[in-house]
Amino acid sequence: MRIDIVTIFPSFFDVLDLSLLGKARDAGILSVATHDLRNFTHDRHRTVDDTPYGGGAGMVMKPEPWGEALDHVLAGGESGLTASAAVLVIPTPVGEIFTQADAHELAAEQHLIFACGRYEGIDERVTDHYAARMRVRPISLGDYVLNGGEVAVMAMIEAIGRLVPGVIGNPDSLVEESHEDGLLEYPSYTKPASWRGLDVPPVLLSGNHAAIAAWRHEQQRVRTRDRRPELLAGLPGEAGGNRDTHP
Ligand code: 6GU
Repeated sequence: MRIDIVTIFPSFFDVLDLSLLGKARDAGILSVATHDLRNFTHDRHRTVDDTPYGGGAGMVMKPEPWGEALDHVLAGGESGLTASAAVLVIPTPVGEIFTQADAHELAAEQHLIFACGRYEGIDERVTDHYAARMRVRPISLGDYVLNGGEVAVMAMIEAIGRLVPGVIGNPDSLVEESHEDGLLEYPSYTKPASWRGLDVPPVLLSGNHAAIAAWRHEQQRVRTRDRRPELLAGLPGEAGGNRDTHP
């Protein structure tokens, strides 16, 4: 998979070299390139933002540097890929909420381009222009506001990257995890069996695999009901998270 990131803070992404994903890069499974948006400006101050038409607080990112930067990435000078193969991801608090299902979808793509906006966002015409040329996904991490897209893109790349075949050594570890079956994961324990007066649930020491599986599934339901009841509403046979049916 090819990942291009356009940002005014390219060095923010240096830490990608240190992570699990760094190994995937070394193995040639993932190639990540950052592009400094300011390199696509032509004024002495390398201006990327301006005041909003219509007034209001904050600054808006100008369309021209974005157009030049994204055209450069799409021209494939560095990747040899064309726009039809690419998805443009625009991190924004007004996007659709990013889920594990989105991470799986995007992990199957050949080429992802992330456009990290700052300030109050990017001139809307950038989204409109590229949506006419390619697949564009405005995506939000959740209902809170970050100063810019960089932290969100880092989170998305980590969620997507670990699902790319070959990135995680043991793919079985991806199956039984939170959000894969619509439930939160069950609690985990390791040695010692007793720690500060707290014992590991005895069933986990029983060697009875059917009992362990049943206990874990029940724990998943209890946890999800207590912490994320809205997730249960979307599951078949879970009675919309009704506490009376699942005490
Ligand atoms: Cl993707 N971007 C920004 N700036 N704020 C956010 C977000 C994204 N997701 C949640 N808040």
